[in-house]
Amino acid sequence: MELVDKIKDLMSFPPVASEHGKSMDDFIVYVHVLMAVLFVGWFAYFLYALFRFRHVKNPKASYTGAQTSFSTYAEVAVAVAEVILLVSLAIPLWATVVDSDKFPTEKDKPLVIKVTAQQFAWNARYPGKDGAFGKQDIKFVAPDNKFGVDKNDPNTKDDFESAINLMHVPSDRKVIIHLSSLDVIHCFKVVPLRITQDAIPGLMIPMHFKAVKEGKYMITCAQLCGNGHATMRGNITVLSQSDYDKWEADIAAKAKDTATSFE
Ligand SMILES: [Cu+2]
Repeated sequence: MELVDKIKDLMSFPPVASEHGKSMDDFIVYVHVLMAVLFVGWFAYFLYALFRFRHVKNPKASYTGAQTSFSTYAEVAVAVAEVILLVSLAIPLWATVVDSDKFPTEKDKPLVIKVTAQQFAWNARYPGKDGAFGKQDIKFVAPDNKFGVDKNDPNTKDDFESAINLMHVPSDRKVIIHLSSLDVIHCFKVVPLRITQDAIPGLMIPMHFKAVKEGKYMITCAQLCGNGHATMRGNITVLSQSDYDKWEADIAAKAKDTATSFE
């Protein structure tokens, strides 16, 4: 709807680069419109009440107060509008983005990446040609093995890590990120992709998205995670599938040791 887009411009929404981003922005606009209507409506009512019940005309306080049902009807109307927003927009949108039933399946041929946050950087691990990750275990975690990869697992052989803070994904293809943390709680946030997920030590939390616009987008940490929190930035580059394949072949060729990061 054109009006919705105009309001987005007015509110200076950042550009959207993911499939679900538009409906998320639309929803934010609807909520703001409702809030604007409430603000104007209740403020007008407040001014009216100030004037209508002014001291000069009402020297003695009324102990019964106003007897109309206007505010009751208004409250019910607001509640109905909020229920409509919640049930028809918010819950379905949440389900599309978060619900495990709606996750990309085998037939979507998603790219699966493992991301581990640490103070104060992002590490990303890719499954390589075979599409399968080597086994991981907490007992293998070491300064040079942040993902705790079992180096003897044959699936580990073609896995590779991208350079620290630099991730690449293809556009127009589903991406699943399994997110974890080495130390404290971090939060993986990419504003143009409209994705935000806490990274919690001991948990591997999946999230998914489909980028639809090529470009280089900033990854930020959205949880205050220590002194270097503000410097915990990375880049996620969205490439066409063919450029992504080239990047992957290139970086995989450079990988001498599967548990090391490469520029
Ligand atoms: Cu952080």
